Amino acid sequence: MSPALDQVFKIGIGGPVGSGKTALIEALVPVLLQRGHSVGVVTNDIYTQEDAAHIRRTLDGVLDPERIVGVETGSCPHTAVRDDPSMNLAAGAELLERYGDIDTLLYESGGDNLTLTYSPLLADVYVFVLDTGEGDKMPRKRGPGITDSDLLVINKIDIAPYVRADLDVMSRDADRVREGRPVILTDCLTGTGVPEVADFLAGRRPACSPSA
Ligand SMILES: Nc1nc2c(ncn2[C@@H]2O[C@H](COP(=O)(O)OP(=O)(O)OP(=O)(O)O)[C@@H](O)[C@H]2O)c(=O)[nH]1
Ligand SMILES: [Mg+2]
Repeated sequence: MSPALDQVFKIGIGGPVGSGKTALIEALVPVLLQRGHSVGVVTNDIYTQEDAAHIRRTLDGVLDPERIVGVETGSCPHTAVRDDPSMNLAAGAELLERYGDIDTLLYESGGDNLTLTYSPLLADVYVFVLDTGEGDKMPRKRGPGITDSDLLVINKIDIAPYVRADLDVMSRDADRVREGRPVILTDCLTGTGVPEVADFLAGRRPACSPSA
């Protein structure tokens, strides 16, 4: 691994297809920038660079588009972020070569099922994103992303009433299966809960890295 990659705080964001991983990054980056961080983003899609292009559009004028790199994995997300993260390590190293001031790298995995986790080589902290649209049974379905991720985000709380998802049930079940590991409820389109996600990350940032 590039020695430079050891010096930055690396955040892996995973979760099922469409749960709001890209939306979380788009909401979180401005908060991180406001708190004085220098950010790079790596997205993973199997066949395209769709998410990287989306983030460039949404953060136009906020984050230099060159700081957002799309990896086309060509294989299932497990391979690219867990089993053999070499493509992602290379993308992160390339970003750090171009922007030596980066202190925070965000890695979005391709959307996948509940078994996805991140290689510790790639991410210091692993955030798993569920959303209310998948149904309020989701936390009970368990899987390592739900039970063992450093942070579980339950996104799209704004649509919960429309999809008959009970937020109290989701929160209670998430707390139970995670045995106290943190859970944050968000609406990434309005930013509700996103400062709390940034606070959580600040608490996990290694001491050598600039404080949030
Ligand atoms: N109402 C609502 N919609 C949201 C929220 N977050 C994301 N969305 C919408 O949900 C859809 C999917 O969001 P993405 O951020 O692309 O989800 P993703 O997890 O990155 O999707 P993949 O990378 O394809 O797996 C988009 O239409 C978003 O605008 C939210 O908090 N509330
Ligand atoms: Mg995405």
